[in-house]
Amino acid sequence: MRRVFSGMQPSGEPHLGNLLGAWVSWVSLQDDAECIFCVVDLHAITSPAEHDPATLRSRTLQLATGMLAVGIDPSRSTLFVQSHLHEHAECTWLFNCVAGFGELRKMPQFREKSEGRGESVSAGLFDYPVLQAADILLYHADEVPVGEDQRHHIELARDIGQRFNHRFGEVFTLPKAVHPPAGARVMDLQDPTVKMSKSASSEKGIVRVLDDPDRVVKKFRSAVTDSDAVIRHDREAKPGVSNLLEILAAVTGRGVDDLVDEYAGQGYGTFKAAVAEAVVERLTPIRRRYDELADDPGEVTRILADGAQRARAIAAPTLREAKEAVGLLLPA
Ligand code: ATP
Ligand code: LTN
Repeated sequence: MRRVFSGMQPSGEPHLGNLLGAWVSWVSLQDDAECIFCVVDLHAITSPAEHDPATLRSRTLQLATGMLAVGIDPSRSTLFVQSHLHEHAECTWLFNCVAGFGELRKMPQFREKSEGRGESVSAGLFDYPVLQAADILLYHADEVPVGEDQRHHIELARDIGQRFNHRFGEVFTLPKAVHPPAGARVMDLQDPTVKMSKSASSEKGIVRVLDDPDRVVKKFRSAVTDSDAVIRHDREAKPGVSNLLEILAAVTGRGVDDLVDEYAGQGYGTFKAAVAEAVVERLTPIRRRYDELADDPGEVTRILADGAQRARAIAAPTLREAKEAVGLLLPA
């Protein structure tokens, strides 16, 4: 069976973009692949914005609980927290000695996040993609389901793996990125030209997976559209309406054209209410399951401990092999 690995940062509360762009495909991959999912807390501390330690800790548990609530099934998949395994940081060091300064400096995400920060930007942010390569390569993952924005990071992981294998012998499997089906780029409801993001400045444009129905309805009611009152799909000319159509298509499993036919001639008010209702329906069972799990945090931490053990059973031998290949003297 092919092996899949993916990760998500506990950098904020998960939103509709994380659900439709990542979690939905992760859940269905469980049916035909061996899946490993990771809460990448070591990545979250590279953010240029200072984080609050207590918040990071609670978000880490919250994100793991959210993954279980959407349907990551610990009896079939491995779910763990990145920092629970020292192997990730250790493998990063080996890869740091193979990765080039030039290729890291060119990474689009690094350029974006470091822009305007001059010399104060952390070495951790620069090294972010090397840690990501360690996450993936330690598990011999064949496929990495991620958003389009992660394409360069996965290519870098391949390059690092290939270079290591070439220099020291075949240790790592070269992964490939897989992207969820089209329509999985959820845009901000207040500014539909930017993607919905955990860390956006205004809460009004972000639908959180755990928002209660009233909040969801309010956010959709005030979603930015346009003034020509025609419901059709055109990302360029009508980004707001197109985003709502895509969200409705994703949560109902229906085609965008079919929805355009159904809502043609209706006002934006009715249409927005329909999208809100469909989203509430999609989120309600997740929120209920989340509340049940959150009532028993001991169960979630037990699942994470079990996940860490299963992850270590794969990562530790890979790291040992890599250290040996490099020429490090292994302890007796
Ligand atoms: P942020 O949401 O703060 O911008 P991020 O983009 O770094 O954070 P992660 O939590 O690291 O997001 O990403 C987890 C997964 O969710 C990735 O596969 C990413 O592509 C996906 N994702 C994030 N935002 C969206 C979105 N608006 N639409 C679709 N997929 C998304
Ligand atoms: N950078 C990724 C999160 C991430 C990841 C990974 C994804 C960290 N390690 C390994 C896939 C595989 C992001 O989505 N922002």
